[in-house]
Amino acid sequence: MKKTLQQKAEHILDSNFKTEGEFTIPCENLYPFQWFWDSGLIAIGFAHYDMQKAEKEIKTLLKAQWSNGFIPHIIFHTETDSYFPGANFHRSDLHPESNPKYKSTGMTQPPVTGFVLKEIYRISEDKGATLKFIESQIDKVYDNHRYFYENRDPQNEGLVYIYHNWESGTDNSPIWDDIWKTMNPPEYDFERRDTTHVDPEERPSKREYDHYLHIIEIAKANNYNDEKIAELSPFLVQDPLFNAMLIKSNESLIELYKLIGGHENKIKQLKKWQQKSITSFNDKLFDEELGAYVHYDLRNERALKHLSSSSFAPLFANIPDTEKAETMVKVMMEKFGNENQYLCASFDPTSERFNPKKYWRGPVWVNLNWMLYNGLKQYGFNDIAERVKTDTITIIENNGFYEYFDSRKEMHKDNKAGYGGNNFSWTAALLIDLLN
Ligand code: 9YW
Repeated sequence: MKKTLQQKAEHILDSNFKTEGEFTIPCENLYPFQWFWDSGLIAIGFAHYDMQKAEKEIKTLLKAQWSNGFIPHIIFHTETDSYFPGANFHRSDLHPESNPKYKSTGMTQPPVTGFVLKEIYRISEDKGATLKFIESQIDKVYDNHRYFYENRDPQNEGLVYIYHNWESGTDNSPIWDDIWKTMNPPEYDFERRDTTHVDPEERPSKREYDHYLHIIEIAKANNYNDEKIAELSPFLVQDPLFNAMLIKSNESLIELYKLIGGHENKIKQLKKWQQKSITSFNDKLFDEELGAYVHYDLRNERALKHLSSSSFAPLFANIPDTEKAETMVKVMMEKFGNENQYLCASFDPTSERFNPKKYWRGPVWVNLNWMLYNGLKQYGFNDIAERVKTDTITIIENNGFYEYFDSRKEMHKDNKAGYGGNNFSWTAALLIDLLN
């Protein structure tokens, strides 16, 4: 019997779930550990057919939290040298508050856990049991938000910084080219593993990796101390995608704490963070000229004026007012949405830096499409939301469950326009959510 798309997706998730560690790898060979934001998005997929696995995924992630509330971007549950840079390079033990039980990186990723808990609750058919589970975990997520506001916002603006491109989740976005121009790292000698699993054409360059490693060396030389990083890191950016995830998660925590009952002080604090964050976000990150949100380089005090799929992610967190939202959608459709392109390229297709085959420099990613779809729907842009959904389902159906996809329709003629890793977990998980 031919498997349906949903069955194929479930099979991928179940195969990538590691029973020994009770977590899901993003992709066999390429990414053999637990990644922060992948885990959250994967749990949304599981919630549709195996709530136990969804809960395990989140529980395992939060067990690795540090005592200061920080959640690392990779948790190295197993020993394998098939990924570079691994645990021995990152050395999370350098930080005095790191978790002694789990080797991890000393950087984080977009804070999706708050809204993921809310999504799991929405999907659950046994809301009472799910709320109990949420009650057992939610304070950890709150502590994570407190960590961000207390340690990642040196000018007290309500906007948190990231200190590494790997924290953004959009690793080699052309936006970072502007930062690389301000740096001149040594040429490191190291053996990459990603390019043994995936065509190097679809991955970042060696020189880009030199920059990535150099920032970590600076952080390590300062034992991952946040104040020192804020003072010294050549990469210090307020990212609209990252901050939108935090804001969306704040909102979800408020709603969930209300459902649980009590917790007045936490709700009050969350509302305070929320108000300040949304105001600063609109004042500082909205670029009138481009008609969408942009990144801000805190180290060099300048806006990084480029459009990417991150520019539209604030729709998901209800950040723009309706006027701004209309402007953004117009820009999106003009630049990213003509009939030759699948929605939504990860970088501006009209820019000379656009590369529709290379990772975050142009291809379509399912996680960003899922956010866009939900964001557009919230604002009532139903037709465009439906197009994002149909495009997403079509490219997966035709090519397979890849990590990213060529945005150019002409490249899809022979169904070989899926790139990076195959049988990719969040592609499967979020497809399940779109189908249901
Ligand atoms: C790497 C796991 C991760 C994602 C990131 C994505 C990629 C890993 O894969 O980074 O080694 O570059 O950019 O967002 O969490 O899926």
